[in-house]
Amino acid sequence: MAALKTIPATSTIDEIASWCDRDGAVIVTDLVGPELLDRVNRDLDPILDARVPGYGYLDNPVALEQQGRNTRRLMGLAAKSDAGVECMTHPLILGYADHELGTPHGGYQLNMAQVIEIGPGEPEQVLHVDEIIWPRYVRPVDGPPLMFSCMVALTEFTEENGATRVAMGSHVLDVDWEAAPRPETVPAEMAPGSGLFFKGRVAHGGGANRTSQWRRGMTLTYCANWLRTEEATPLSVSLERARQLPRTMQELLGFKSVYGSYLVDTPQIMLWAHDMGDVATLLEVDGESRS
Ligand SMILES: O=C(O)CCC(=O)C(=O)O
Ligand SMILES: [Fe+2]
Repeated sequence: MAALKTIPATSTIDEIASWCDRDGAVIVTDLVGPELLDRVNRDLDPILDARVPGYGYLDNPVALEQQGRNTRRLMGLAAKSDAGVECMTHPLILGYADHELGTPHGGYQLNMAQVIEIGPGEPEQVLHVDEIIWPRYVRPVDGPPLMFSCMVALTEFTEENGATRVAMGSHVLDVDWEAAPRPETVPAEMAPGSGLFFKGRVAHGGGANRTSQWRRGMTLTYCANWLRTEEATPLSVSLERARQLPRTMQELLGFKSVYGSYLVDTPQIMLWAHDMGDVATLLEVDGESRS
């Protein structure tokens, strides 16, 4: 099988989109510059050090198997790291989000931002599509995309240390990958700061880590704004913290009401409203007094 296409961060959104449409994924080099990368890693180091591998799944053996016994994961990045916020609002990622999830389906939101550190000895993750969190009937293979992900490499990603593996072209196939025989996959080998853009319907999974180092990545996932998100994004920050964030980040976290997409031509009824109005009013200093 051919390797994943690698293109520079100076590429256009159309180029990113056309490789994703063809292969289901593409690697963009130098997405995050060295200075920002360093700040993200410095914010994460102490938090990850304190995190137990398998945290969140320790009492659920099936999930633990899927999510990794020796993998450290954490969410709530918007509260924990200004540098993480810069990554989540990266112009190229949001440019692709505009393309993939913008009109006519009413726009998008952050679905989840998760740091995934695969530890030594971790076996290959079960292959899956990230859209698996929603029922099949909302994600027919020929239907509009509901989400996409960008896995930002925070350390080097190599085949040996567990680089994300992708079944190229699998996004157009109607297969239940968790139950199907494992297809051929290729590793998304990339330098720190590069990002793997991949579609919500492409089969992929973390690779086996056969080294003694931890492989650190940050998966930033975006979805149509009428869906229930994997991470309880607006609740992942305090209102005080939310007020200090850039407007784009506030909106991505859900501090924005939208009109029901079925009424897009004659917007009338809001989704995710607060007290008959836009939920963004909660960010006004007297916002709490409305409820
Ligand atoms: O860590 C990776 O490389 C991929 C993880 C993944 O796909 C997931 O947990 O959904
Ligand atoms: Fe995944």
